[in-house]
Amino acid sequence: MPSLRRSLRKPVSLLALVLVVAPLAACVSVSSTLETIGITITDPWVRPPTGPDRPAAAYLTIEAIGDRADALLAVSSPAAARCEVHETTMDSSGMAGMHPIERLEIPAGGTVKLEPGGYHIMLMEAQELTVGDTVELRLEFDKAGTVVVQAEVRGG
Ligand SMILES: [Cu+2]
Repeated sequence: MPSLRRSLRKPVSLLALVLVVAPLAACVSVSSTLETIGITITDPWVRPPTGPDRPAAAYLTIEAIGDRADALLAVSSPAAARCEVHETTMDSSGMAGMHPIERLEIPAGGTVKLEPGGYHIMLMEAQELTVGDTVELRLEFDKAGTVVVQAEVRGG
């Protein structure tokens, strides 16, 4: 009864095919997701507050790999009530100040450094931070979506 045998064999071979293909498909989708994210964060670190009721600050380097520009829109952290992206400015008398910005543009193929005296992330009402601790930062990008990094608390 060749026809019966064929109908029995077919579902089995189809299942085997699915089992072989499924892990491959998963791999492909992961690597293509990484490619389309196009954002790399390096050297994230947090400076503890300089005094009571003062915010902590976070610094890191953002790189937009490839030919797609992006923008940092918002930051949040379980270690702080809220976070703001700030720009450091200098007034005409040479006094340094800072103000929140809504978008931090990352040019395609470019690198933007958040560092003391420049762009930075303020952690408002941060929990107590000890040097050596790790703080999770959730960075929300216009194109790449949410990128989560672990930032080390450093002295200074
Ligand atoms: Cu600030």
